[in-house]
Amino acid sequence: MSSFKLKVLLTGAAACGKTSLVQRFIKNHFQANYKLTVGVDILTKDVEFQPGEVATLSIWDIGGQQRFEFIRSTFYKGAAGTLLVFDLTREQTYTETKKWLTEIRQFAGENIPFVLVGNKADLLEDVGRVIDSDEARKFAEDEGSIYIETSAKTGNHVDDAFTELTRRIINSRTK
Ligand code: G3D
Ligand code: MG
Repeated sequence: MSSFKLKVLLTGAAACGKTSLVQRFIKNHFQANYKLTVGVDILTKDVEFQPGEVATLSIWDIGGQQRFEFIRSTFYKGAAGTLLVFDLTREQTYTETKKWLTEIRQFAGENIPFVLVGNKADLLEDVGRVIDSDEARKFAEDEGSIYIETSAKTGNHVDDAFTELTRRIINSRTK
């Protein structure tokens, strides 16, 4: 039985792969064409964040931008941490993470743990590098966090992103 129950959020620009990441994490599966999320999906999974220590995550995956204003306060309320996701192939989504971080801190608290996630790493071979990983890492570190590159498609580093976020949440509480 897990003694930690944590609400974690998926945040970041539209179509950067938030739903794909949580699907990959929960079901170990990638589906190329599912419909746009409407409203909020809440998915639950246990994470062994260190040997013998388990936390239960309830992962909140919000839909498209419409109606976001309406549920914003519900979405952020009681959040323990967030994956802040951008799309490695679209620079604009990286730029937007700064605005997201401001909003997250405003609504969920200044010290909320997060992990900066650059997703769609599998496409870099074809597309070439758009976002410099050192620059993203520096941004994350300057904001007190870390940077992880994932692929929801191959599954690469997806577990790491969720596990690292969980570890950071727990550590921030027991310090
Ligand atoms: P969102 O929940 O952030 O809005 P989605 O994003 O998970 O709906 O993903 C948006 C699109 O990006 C989807 O493509 C999805 O298949 C694709 N995608 C998500 N993650 C990855 C990834 O890691 N690699 C690749 N190659 N594609 C990814 P469609 O075509 O369905 O819009
Ligand atoms: Mg989605």
